[in-house]
Amino acid sequence: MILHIDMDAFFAAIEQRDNPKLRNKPIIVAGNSKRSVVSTASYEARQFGIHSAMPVFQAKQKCPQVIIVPGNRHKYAAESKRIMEVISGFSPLVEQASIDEAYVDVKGCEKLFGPPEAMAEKIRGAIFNKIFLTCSIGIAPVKFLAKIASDMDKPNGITLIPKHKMEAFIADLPIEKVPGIGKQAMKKMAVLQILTLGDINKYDITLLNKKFGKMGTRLYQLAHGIDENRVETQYSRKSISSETTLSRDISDYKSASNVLLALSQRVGRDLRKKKMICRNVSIKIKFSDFTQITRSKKNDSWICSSAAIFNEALSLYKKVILKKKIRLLGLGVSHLSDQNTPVQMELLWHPEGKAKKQWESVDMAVDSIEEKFGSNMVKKASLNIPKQGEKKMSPITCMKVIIKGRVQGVFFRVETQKAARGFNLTGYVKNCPNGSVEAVFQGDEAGVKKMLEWCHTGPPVARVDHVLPESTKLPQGCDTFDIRY
Ligand code: TTP
Ligand code: MG
Ligand code: MG
Repeated sequence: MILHIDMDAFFAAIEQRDNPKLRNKPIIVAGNSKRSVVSTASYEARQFGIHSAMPVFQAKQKCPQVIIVPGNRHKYAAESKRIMEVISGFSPLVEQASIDEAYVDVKGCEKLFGPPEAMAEKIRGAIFNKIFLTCSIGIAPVKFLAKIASDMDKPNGITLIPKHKMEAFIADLPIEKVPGIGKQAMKKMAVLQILTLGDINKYDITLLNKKFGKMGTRLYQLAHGIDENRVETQYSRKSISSETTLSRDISDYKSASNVLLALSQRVGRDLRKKKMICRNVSIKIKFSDFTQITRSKKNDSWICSSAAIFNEALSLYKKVILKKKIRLLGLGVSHLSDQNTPVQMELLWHPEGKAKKQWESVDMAVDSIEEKFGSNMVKKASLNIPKQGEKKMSPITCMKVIIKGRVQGVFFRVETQKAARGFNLTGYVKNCPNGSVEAVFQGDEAGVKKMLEWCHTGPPVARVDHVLPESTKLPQGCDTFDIRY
């Protein structure tokens, strides 16, 4: 069984806890400018119909006596960390899913804490006793149902969906409650007369795929109570990858290996930042006709240096027989493990490893320089493109970027906006119905490049799994960088 823990009115509850004058009062946490929106509302304010993402002026109309409290992200992030520590005391299988929520796989915990309901009760109690905040917990056999369940008895409630009630629950579950169903998908649902998740079963998978693309298969599975997503702890994250759509299609070895080198450095840096090592390296090649191939290899030993990743990637690339030009190159590492696991340290000290060890030291030095002074301070010699070449490039670049992972939510979009404006870019960012985020960035090439790098990391708490950039035309009417709804 899986638990999904979600704090109640998180930011507002922290403010009420820390200031007795705010307790039992309608408060919102929000900025104070004309364009500010509510990040969250206390449960007292919700009684007036106020909710997250509502413009502040509207909240004031609904409840003139509402108290506006400016947010303090650092404080909320620190509280989030403390809460995660409390939860981690119950199980090693914890996945933080946003600033105020986490999944816990209760596997192996029964002996210590009893059945999942008892464990949920204990976690709720521990959070209240140590942090003085309430949370709500959903318990279900799969992740998506646990998340839905945690929202069913808010605040301070525990909801269980046992296995034998899953089918009936799915049959009645309003389709808009399913994570990832946005406005566009809802329109299609209405046409197909799908009102509940159970109604999905009226259609076969081929039709669902035709209507909803990739989401079709996921919907089909969810309607059958299947959710392949597991609780992913920090260390079991499946892969780290990066890809680049090239400014022009290429077919020569030198250009391709330069791109792979840059990708290896990026992926290697992310890997080392997470204090992990990997076993698998894979490459992805998208051709000019948009067909694509992937090649992957399991390494004999654990690696984490950019040089080792590059060598693996290059040997995969050399085996590909090119018949078409390349428009995109991607590189990923998977089969990850914690750098500090003793057995793996032994492998890191493998006899072949003197050169390898040296590269790791070089990488660590470069990583710390970049940490201090920003990325791209140090590059491999072969990546330094001559200045002449740079001059030829168009000064204004426009990129459309699809960002996948735990990226939806106002927080991510606001942070994206801040970063984009910081790089003097215009464009927009918006949520997509399939759970990803789409952004268009336009501005000078250096700014767009920096923004793409930012996209790969994202703000703290959000989790970026994939960044898919492609060149696009300038969107009309983008004089600033806006959040679109
Ligand atoms: P949520 O868990 O979605 O909401 P909540 O904790 O405030 O209320 P609930 O009891 O319904 O769970 O989000 C957690 C925090 O994230 C929230 O307190 C503030 C922030 N947030 C935003 O800044 N903007 C948003 O649009 C949302 C939904 C949340
Ligand atoms: Mg919450
Ligand atoms: Mg939440």
